[in-house]
Amino acid sequence: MESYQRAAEIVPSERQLAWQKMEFYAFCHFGMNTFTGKEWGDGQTPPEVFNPTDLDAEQWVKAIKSAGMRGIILTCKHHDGFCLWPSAYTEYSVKNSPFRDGKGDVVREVADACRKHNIKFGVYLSPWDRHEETYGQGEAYNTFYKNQLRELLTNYGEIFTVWLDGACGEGKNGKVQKYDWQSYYAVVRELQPNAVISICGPDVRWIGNEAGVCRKSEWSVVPSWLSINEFTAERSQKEDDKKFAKSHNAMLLDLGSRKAIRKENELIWYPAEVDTSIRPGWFYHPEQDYKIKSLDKLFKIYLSSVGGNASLLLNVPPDKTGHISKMDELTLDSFGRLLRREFPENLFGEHARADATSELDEAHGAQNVLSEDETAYWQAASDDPKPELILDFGQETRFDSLFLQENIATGQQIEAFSVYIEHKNHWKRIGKYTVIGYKKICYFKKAHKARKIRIVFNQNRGKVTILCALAYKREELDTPTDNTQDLS
Ligand code: FUL
Repeated sequence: MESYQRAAEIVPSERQLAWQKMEFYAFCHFGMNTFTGKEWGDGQTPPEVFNPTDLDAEQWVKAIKSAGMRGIILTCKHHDGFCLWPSAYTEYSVKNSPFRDGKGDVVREVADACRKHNIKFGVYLSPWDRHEETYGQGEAYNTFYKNQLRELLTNYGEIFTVWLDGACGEGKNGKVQKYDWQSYYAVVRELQPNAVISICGPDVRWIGNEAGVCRKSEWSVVPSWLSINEFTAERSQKEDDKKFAKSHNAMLLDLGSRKAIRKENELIWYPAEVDTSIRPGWFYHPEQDYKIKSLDKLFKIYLSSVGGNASLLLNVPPDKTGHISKMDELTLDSFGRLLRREFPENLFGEHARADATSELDEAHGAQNVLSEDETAYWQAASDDPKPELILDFGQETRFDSLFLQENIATGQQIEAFSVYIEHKNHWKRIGKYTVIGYKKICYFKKAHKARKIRIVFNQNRGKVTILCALAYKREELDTPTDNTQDLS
């Protein structure tokens, strides 16, 4: 059996499937660095410095939801070791800060606000801890770390992800801590079996840079060595070097094609997440207020990540007052509007039809791609050499984007496909693509007008499935009407 055929048999776990459906969610880097203006704290800043005067977690959640994001991951402890919850295992936390007279708990406030507004909550707990004395002492630190994990995974309700950062800036003569990763994972599985363990974990893969850059063909089935934490750590930030991880030079460009996996024995389902910040830094710095990513840039990142078989984790750092600043709030709101304007209403209405060159059986008919049933999908017959799908709007229709989803519960299979429209009695090709995976957004600068769209699956790994097809036409912005003639 060829390795690509083995790859075709690999499927996601339930927790990976649930995570993938989140698509777009937020990182909130908040902590001691918010008050010192640093990106990496050294763990020596006194707890008194942490003093958000007007923390409003609901404001965060509302701002984040306005952009269409479905969850928040909070930096409960960054590399400086300062804990945003009153951990029983260290004095270096909110309990010794002026915040709510030492009685506050940022993790609780954010977790509660997420629950109240129906988005998911996840935790970031930095393995690298520059404050904790036991760091570098092997088992003592591992026990400390697991105790903190237990607190976070027991006291704050359902957690959707535990985000394990690979960064460690200890220099040559620095402390060396051997993390007992497997025992960390065991705590997560025991206490939050539905949570994915991301980055230095087995469930979600770091895309490989912090610039928001994706691969042209992002595969969810990749060689298992990509999940070895030392490999991830090697490519994470080494020092407080803002340039390294933000560039994508260190990124391997092909992880999952037939060629890339030809000699690989062990393959795993390890889907990608793109993490990037709305600002140059991960933490809030007022001098970066005018360096917020433009809507255009955010949209490009969205199309290539969410629309390119990856998820998008966008960092929005709250400021010293404990608010998401006005500038970011406005950007998020505008971005939400932009998405709703780009993808307003699915154009495959009740008169739309789907046909295919073949159907596996009655249960896997082509019409399933147009149904809202999330479990119904089309599957081509296994002996169909080049399956095709024809989507018929029922009448001439203008569209400028097409969303396609494979049924990834049965694996990722499509390697190349082309999209055509019916034009003056022949088929005109309007796009040529590689993978689909969870979601592919085929985005056209100009609208196409046609009654029928034909999709030809030129190369696949054995099982061609499509779960869903959607088409949109962006809403034009209202242009001010010219009243001058009326005035004359
Ligand atoms: C990196 C960290 O060093 C940054 O400070 C930030 O937390 C980013 C998400 O991960 O590895």
